[in-house]
Amino acid sequence: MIEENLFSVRMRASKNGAHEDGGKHISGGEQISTYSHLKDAVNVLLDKALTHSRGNPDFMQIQIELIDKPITKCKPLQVGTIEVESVEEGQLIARNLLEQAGVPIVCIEKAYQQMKECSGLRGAILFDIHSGKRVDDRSDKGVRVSRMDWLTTNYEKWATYNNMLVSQRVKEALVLATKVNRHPATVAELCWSDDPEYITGYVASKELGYQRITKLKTYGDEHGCRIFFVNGASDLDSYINYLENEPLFVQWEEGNDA
Ligand code: WAQ
Ligand code: MG
Ligand code: MG
Repeated sequence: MIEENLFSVRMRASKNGAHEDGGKHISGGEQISTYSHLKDAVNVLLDKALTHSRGNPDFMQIQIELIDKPITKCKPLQVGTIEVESVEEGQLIARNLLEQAGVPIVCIEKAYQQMKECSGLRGAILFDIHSGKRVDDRSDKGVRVSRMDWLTTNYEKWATYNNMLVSQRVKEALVLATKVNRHPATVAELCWSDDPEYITGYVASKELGYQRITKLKTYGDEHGCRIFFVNGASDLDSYINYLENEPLFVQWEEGNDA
């Protein structure tokens, strides 16, 4: 078998200057591509940034890097969808799921208290379940999970099998959640989009899988959330290195879903 070189392709876009100069985060994205598909990968990311509901960017960076490590493959988290009537109901369910996943109530409360300051980042914040404090040192940047992907054809097969609409957004979120939650230090993840028109979010963990909740914010709201609740006993540097650098491919096979 010929081993083909694979590349990590990353994009970030902002408005009113670059992120590091205080610009507003518009869009980010990550893909894994072969050499011959690099143009397509860049185009997908370019398109995503140029047609974003958070606004038109005036800064964008697209970076291509050879992946020089073997790529781990794993199946996607199990998915469930919880239909709710209101944001209040959705948020209550989210908190209950986090608690079920092993996040102490006090920690959930503290995370919610600090949520405002965590919005507007391009990455996630790491919250230690023991101290109930934010433990990453990436202040206004957060930790951006990267080097992960799922072949579109395989994803579409999965979506059909699970009676789900094909959506680039769901694919990206499920890939991210699968990578984040398979690490032993991750206790759970809480997420909803910063895109004003998208109000479905999720709670994920190893045991719960990926639990979509149909309303976690009001339509038009540009405040997003992505929190990884971590077991602070483990080594933070190696954890962040895993999130940012360890390459992972999601791959699904029918009948191998349990
Ligand atoms: N690594 C870390 N944090 C990220 C990443 C990443 N690769 N991508 C996004 N974030 C953070 C960042 O702070 C964003 O502002 C926030 O998450 C929201 O990102 O099943 O679309 O891409 O229907 O706007 C979830 C539900 C959708 C999908 C989530 O998030 C479904 C979504 P967005
Ligand atoms: Mg995204
Ligand atoms: Mg967004």
